Amino acid sequence: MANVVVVGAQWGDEGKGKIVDWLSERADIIARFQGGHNAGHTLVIDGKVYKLNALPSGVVRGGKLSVIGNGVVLDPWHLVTEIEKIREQGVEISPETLMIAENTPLILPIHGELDRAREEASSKGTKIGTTGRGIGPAYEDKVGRRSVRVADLADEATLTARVDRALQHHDPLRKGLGIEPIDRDGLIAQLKEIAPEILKYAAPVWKVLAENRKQGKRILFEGAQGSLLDIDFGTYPFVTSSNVVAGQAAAGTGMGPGAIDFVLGIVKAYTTRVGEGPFPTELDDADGQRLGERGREFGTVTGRKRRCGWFDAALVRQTCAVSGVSGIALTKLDVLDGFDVLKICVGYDLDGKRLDYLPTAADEQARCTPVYEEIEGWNESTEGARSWADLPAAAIKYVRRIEELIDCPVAMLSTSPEREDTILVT
Ligand code: 2SA
Ligand code: MG
Repeated sequence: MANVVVVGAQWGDEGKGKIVDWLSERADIIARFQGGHNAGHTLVIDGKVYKLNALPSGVVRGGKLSVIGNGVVLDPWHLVTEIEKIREQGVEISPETLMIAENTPLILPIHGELDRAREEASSKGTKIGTTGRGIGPAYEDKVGRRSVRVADLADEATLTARVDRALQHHDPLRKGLGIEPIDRDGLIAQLKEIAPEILKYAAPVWKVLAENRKQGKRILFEGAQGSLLDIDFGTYPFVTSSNVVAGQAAAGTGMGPGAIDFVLGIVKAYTTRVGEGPFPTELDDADGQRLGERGREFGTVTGRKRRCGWFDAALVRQTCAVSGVSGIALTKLDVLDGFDVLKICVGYDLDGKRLDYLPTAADEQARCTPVYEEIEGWNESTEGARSWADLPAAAIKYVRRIEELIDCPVAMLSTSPEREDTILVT
């Protein structure tokens, strides 16, 4: 298989980091195509834990090219700190192993400030529960045509003009929210200082990828967040500000859609969500508590406790369709060990009518109640299983039922954070 896109098929935190790491062995290039340092990808290699936000997961494997594509929004200060941290863990990062698209928009301190101030000013119902990292405001500036982009760092006159254009928009906004005015010269000085640290990785990524593709190099596109957080197809407005679906892999790096050979959807064996917004199968009871504890469900970026609930097959069927998922990797099955009965949401009841998808209108979403199917649990441990034969019959039944309900085959099964604990389904 040549080029694979990995996307989260739920609300993020499906365990993409491990799968991407597993697949990166079979790839030459690993590319991020959306999101920013709101992502939290955890990799466990030989017991050593690496936590990545903006860097593609490929950096921890030697001999690969890691790419930050134009679809990403990049906080240059965070990136430099992240590179330092990962270097301290013994990972080598150089302009030969990391490239940043020159047309990548930057996240500036004003974006984080605006993000946090807006969240603070909102109340339940309007609050999004963002990571507070300035992702939304940075994307707003991108489509508003007032971003400072990586390439702008190379020329002082351009940089100054870009900053002034952005501030023209931001100054009144800040005033309205009671944030003190920006120190323009200070911001420009900060940007000039960080510029060489970023520019050394800057490259025409679209061109590098096209050339590599011609040579038969394999590209792994690493999605962040999950399809239900997609700006178009997610539970709007409780979403992130980028397209998360697989189609974005092409536009977010500068390749045609034909460059994508396989879309791997990462799916957790139950459901979690961090942040506000609808979550039909959410559990407020002991079962939900148990999922959270056994699954260690805390946000890697913010440390927030994740909301937990039963597997929602209707939602995953939907996200597999919009991302054109070719096969899924099912993760964290072991968290379900020891439940007597498991529930799977197969659709919704809306005012007495049965739906097999989540409607778009917010009021309808709120009135939807999940329709569950019950399935027998298992007592045996599935943790660390490395073949189908290691799995109890009831666990296999659960996996097969999911496959049927989401209308998409299971390609991989992950049974612990360690990369070796993976079952390939052929
Ligand atoms: P933002 O900051 O503007 O992207 O937030 C908007 C919504 O998107 C959600 N979001 C996430 N959901 C799950 N995981 C994410 N990454 C971190 C992690 C999150 C963390 O891996 O754990 O540490 O809290 C992520 N990033 C954004 C967010 O919760 C909002 O609902
Ligand atoms: Mg995460």
